Amino acid sequence: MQQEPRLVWLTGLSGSGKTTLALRLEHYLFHRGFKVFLLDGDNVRHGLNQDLGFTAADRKENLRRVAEVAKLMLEAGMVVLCAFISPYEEERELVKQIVGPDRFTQIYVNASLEVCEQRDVKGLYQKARQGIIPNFTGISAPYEAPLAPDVEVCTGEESVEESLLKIIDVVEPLVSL
Ligand code: GGZ
Repeated sequence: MQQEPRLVWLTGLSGSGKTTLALRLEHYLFHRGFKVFLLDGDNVRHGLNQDLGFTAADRKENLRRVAEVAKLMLEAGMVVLCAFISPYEEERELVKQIVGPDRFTQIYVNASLEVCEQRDVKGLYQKARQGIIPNFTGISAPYEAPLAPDVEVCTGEESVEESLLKIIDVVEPLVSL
């Protein structure tokens, strides 16, 4: 299968649906024959970046390393999906510059803090409200919404299928030769 290497970057609050959508997109592309790999907090923060926490400086280093890994994978011809909160516009811009602007697609997984906090799948928002988890995005640390995402999905209002289709419509032509 001929494919165009590309980094598809999903940004959004904890609980916004980044991982769910990225996993569904990975599945879809895999079954269409693409060589695709997903990087997210689960496989990066427990290994390569286990020395990093959630200060602004650590988040920046987390994303810089992720971008460098993604760049290597792009050089191997892969389609790379990344699902990280990536709360600062400046750092998302840095990622874009590291991999090359022409190989970068940004997806804003938009769900309001209220929606994410209500979902609170892992109970992290509750812990953040209680002050048990410091620097928690949306509660005690900022989230800057992307200024010009290539796709925006609103997971509080759309079904997973609807959001996924919006993403596929943009991404599939970009990775197809
Ligand atoms: C935000 C935190 C924090 C703090 C732990 N703030 O929903 P999750 O649990 O599974 O995903 C979140 C993940 C965020 O890691 P990222 O690497 O994506 O963050 S960043 O891009 O900002 O570097 C959340 C969990 O880690 N988590 N503490 N303080 N999320």
